[in-house]
Amino acid sequence: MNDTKIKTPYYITTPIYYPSAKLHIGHAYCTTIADAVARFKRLAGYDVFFLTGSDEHGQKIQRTAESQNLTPIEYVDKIVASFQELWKRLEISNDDFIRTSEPRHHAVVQEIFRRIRDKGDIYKGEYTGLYCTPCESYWTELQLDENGCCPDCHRPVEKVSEEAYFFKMSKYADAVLKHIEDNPEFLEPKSRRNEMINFIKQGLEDLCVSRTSFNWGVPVPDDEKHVVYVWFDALTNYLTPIGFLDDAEKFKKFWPADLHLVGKEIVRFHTIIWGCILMALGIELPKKVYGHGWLVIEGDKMSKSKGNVVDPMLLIDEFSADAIRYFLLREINLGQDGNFNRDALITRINADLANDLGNLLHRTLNMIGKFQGGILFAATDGTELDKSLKAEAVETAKEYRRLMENMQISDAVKLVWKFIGRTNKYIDETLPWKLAKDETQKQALSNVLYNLAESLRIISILISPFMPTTARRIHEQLKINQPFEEIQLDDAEIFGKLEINHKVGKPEQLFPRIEVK
Ligand code: ME8
Repeated sequence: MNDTKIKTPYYITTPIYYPSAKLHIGHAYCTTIADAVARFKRLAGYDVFFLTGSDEHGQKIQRTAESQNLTPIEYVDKIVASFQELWKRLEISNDDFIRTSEPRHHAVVQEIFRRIRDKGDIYKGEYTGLYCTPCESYWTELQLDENGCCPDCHRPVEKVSEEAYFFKMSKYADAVLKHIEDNPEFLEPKSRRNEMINFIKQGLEDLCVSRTSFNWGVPVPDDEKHVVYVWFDALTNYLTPIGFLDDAEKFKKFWPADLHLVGKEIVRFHTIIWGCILMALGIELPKKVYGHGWLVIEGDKMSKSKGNVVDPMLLIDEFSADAIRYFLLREINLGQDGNFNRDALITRINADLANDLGNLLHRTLNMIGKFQGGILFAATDGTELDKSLKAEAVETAKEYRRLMENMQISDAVKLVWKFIGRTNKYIDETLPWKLAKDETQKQALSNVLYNLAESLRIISILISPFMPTTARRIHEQLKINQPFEEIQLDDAEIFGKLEINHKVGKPEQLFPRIEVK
């Protein structure tokens, strides 16, 4: 390994989640995708900074806390601890966890507010508007749904009138529109781009960025009866942990962010509002905002009020984190909505994990143990069949890199499983147990067993962003000398890295079959 090589920085974020309720599997979906991308980038040699966190302010939190006789911070502390526990159980590899209630974040929000106000782009006025408290969003009459309710959650909106600060979004509308139009990679998938372009073209009003009707938030600098509007507060979280105020070198390294991964309903905030804020600050816009689809239950978005939430913690207890991660990453095409279904999850675990992957490892290690005392002997070029398996392994690793770089995560998972299928078929085609009975076929047998172990080594690297625990367990069972943490994607693009006379371990079950009652 070349330690002196400077790694390319890569900054990826998830949204920061509202501690208004327990997280459901839909939230876990967003974080799992981001984690798979972050792990892939580390594997590919990037210097990754992966951020997630919690969005703790606002009237709704204050009201909920009061209804439970708690202070807002007592209330959010408890819930945020449950988020952190969930991310740990799900093996989320975030480098920082930002809480908007932290002093380091307050300082950033106030500094940004001050800078934009000082240049005249935040001004004081009177606000009368329609506010959706659950969504923390203001809406115009035109945007309401057919019942005069919030167009996102369809709950009633409140008419609010108060002295307030306004951010001159209208001043930046044309520039943001131009940015979206000129930079196709800025907003993906394409369908969301068109939505945002149409949205801006309808005209952008100045945005109300302060409230006086509650106090659970970041106080407006020098005018403390106002608190900063939650979205203005929340969006700036992306700048806080990478040194915006306190570490210029770190900030230069990681900003602009490479990817803000967000759900489709908050793309508007991340492209238009965030774009305007950054332009007002004279800071570059993020390189990419990707709006993923929703995990739905029979076509409906999961939400507490609809009573159709699936608790990810219970699923992890029942099926393991890796099984859940696999299902989420494989079953849903990133830009589209996808269905969560327990039967489909169990089918995937039994077919793909217990059967295809689990059996491949088990059969391979079993045969190496039984026929060669666990030792891999020298391999030769071998037959056409051997050569084609080796070529397919290397092609799979290369195509996998391309798909992952392109955010085609589900396709990348399917590609690895195609190779797993190919390797299982190779066992059926080469019949190692027959070769073992024939003294003249010793070399042919060594070749087959070596190729199987090598294929599994490569598979374990390729699945490591999706299923880190399973990847490590395969690595351990193969008894690979190189520390798991040091493995790079390059190691998967070379066939033949396992050393001659290397001794593999004994097979242990990766995934038990789930009995369906
Ligand atoms: O929006 N399927 O927080 P949030 C997929 N605090 N993704 C889902 C989902 C589902 N069923 N349900 C929720 C917020 N999500 C703000 C973000 S960022 C500066 C502030 C996703 O907790 C949703 O799309 O309501 C969003 O990206 C994320 O969970 C957080 O939602």
